Amino acid sequence: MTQSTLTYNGFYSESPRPGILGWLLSTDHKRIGIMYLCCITTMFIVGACLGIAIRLELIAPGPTIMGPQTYNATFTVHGIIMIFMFIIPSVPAAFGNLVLPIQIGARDVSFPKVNLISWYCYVIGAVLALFSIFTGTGAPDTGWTFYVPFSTHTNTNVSLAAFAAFMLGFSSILTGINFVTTIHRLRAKGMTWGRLPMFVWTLYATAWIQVLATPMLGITLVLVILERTFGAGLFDAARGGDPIMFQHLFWIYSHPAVYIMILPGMGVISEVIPVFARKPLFGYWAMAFSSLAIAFAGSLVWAHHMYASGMSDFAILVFSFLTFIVAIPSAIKVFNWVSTLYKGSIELAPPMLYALSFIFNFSIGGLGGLALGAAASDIHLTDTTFVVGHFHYTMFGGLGFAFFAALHYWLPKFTGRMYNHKIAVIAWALLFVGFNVTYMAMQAVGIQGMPRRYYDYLPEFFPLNLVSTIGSWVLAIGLIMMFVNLWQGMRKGPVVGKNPWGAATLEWTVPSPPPMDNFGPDDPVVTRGPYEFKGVVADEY
Ligand code: HEM
Ligand SMILES: [Cu+2]
Repeated sequence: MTQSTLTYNGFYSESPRPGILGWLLSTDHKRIGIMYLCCITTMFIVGACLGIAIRLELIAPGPTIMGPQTYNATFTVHGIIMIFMFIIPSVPAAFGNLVLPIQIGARDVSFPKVNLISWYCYVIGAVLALFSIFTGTGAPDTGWTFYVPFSTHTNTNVSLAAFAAFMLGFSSILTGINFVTTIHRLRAKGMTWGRLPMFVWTLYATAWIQVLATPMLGITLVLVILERTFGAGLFDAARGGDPIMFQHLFWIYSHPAVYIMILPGMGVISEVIPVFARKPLFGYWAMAFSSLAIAFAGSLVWAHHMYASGMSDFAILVFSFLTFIVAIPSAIKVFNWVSTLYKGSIELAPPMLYALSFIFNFSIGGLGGLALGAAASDIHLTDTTFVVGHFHYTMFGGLGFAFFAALHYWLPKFTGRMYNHKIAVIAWALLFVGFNVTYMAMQAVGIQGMPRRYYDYLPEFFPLNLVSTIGSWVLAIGLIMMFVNLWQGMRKGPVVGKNPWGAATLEWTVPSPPPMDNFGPDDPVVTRGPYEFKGVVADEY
């Protein structure tokens, strides 16, 4: 079927308030999810442009397109945008809001108004962060980590940027509280813990980290602001303070935060792979508990970011050991995805391509993480571009690709239309190749010793930097193609039915787009698990 008239319009036309206010004052989880999606995608595009600009500056030794101060500001704003405005809220706030209530058979989250407030906190934080570039005494130049003493002494607009991150943290905490409560209290009849889709399990684990760890970040950033404004002296060694304390406080949040970033992505992959391999997820309970284990163990390893900051050998040994422990539940996940694929009847649809490349990229990133977790190799690699390559592999190659998988998997559900598969595959191929070239070269030049965050470099680092920059252009073309294709599909693609992929979770039993109340007058009663495909047929489109 390729008719292009869509008569059914679901929750888009069923709002109690018409027009823009129907969106800005809506407490419906789907509308809030769509609003998150729009903001987050916009921020990703801004952040990606800055990333391309950084790569352009690094194309050759010596100054090329910008001065050193602009360079510092560019990578700082790139990092702040990508971490706090893209990667942390991307899957949980956007797709969690869109999908989670429907997947557990609920009509909304537990606290719909808090949900809306959380979106406003996000918007205020994002606007303030962007303001910090153009106002005050110059764009922040500390890097997204706000390390003292530089951040307490630089004259640039750091306080505003820190306050913006504080607001964004609030948004994240409120979403976490909402999801924990929703998953405990609003599951439909028959939706036992053992029947929760894996996406819900990972959001559950994520939500606990959001609630427990994010306040640490808030406190730390407030202390930096106090230090800057009143000279509080907490981090200033000359006044009896301790700069290393900042690093502990910061990483006690920011290491667990990398699991806020990656766990929901793992959830997306655990949904996509069974559907396109047409097999139940291998090792359901191992998958569920490994999410909780990652959340728990991940909270104990923060000091692996500080091996070079000065610590006893014994402390280094302990943190190294604990870091290796986190690799176990992560490896369980990779093993179970691969086992799910084994002897499956695999369909290489666009969401599946992104899911498979997630496994590839995330495995490379994870193994690089072990090289950094082992103190001996970390001493050489720390603060080199190897680290930048490693975290782009896990965050961009991992969660970024999971976000793209989620876009290709769930957008047809929420727009009622399908994008062009052929273009989607070409865009994916460009993205995958461009991504790997860009960051593999960055890792390689890091192993040779090129420091990160440096404006200029030695001539021997030139070839690999050139390769990396060219890779970033391929990546950019892939991104443009993917977004344009999705946008056009949403506007005029062929109309899809309830279940274009033949998936077995609840969101595929309601119309596309879903109606305002998700399930009509009667609450659903769940009688089978999320990966029992027997009798489930895919709709044609
Ligand atoms: C088009 C895509 C992207 C490109 C070309 C790109 C490129 C870069 C480059 C060249 C740097 C600077 C490295 C340095 O000077 O040490 C950087 C830093 C960084 N990037 Fe990206 N990046 C991209 C996407 C992303 C994404 C999706 C994320 C998050 C998920 C991300 C997170 C970061 C962070 C946190 C930093 C560190 C900033 C800092 O050191 O303060 N980037 N990126
Ligand atoms: Cu860490």
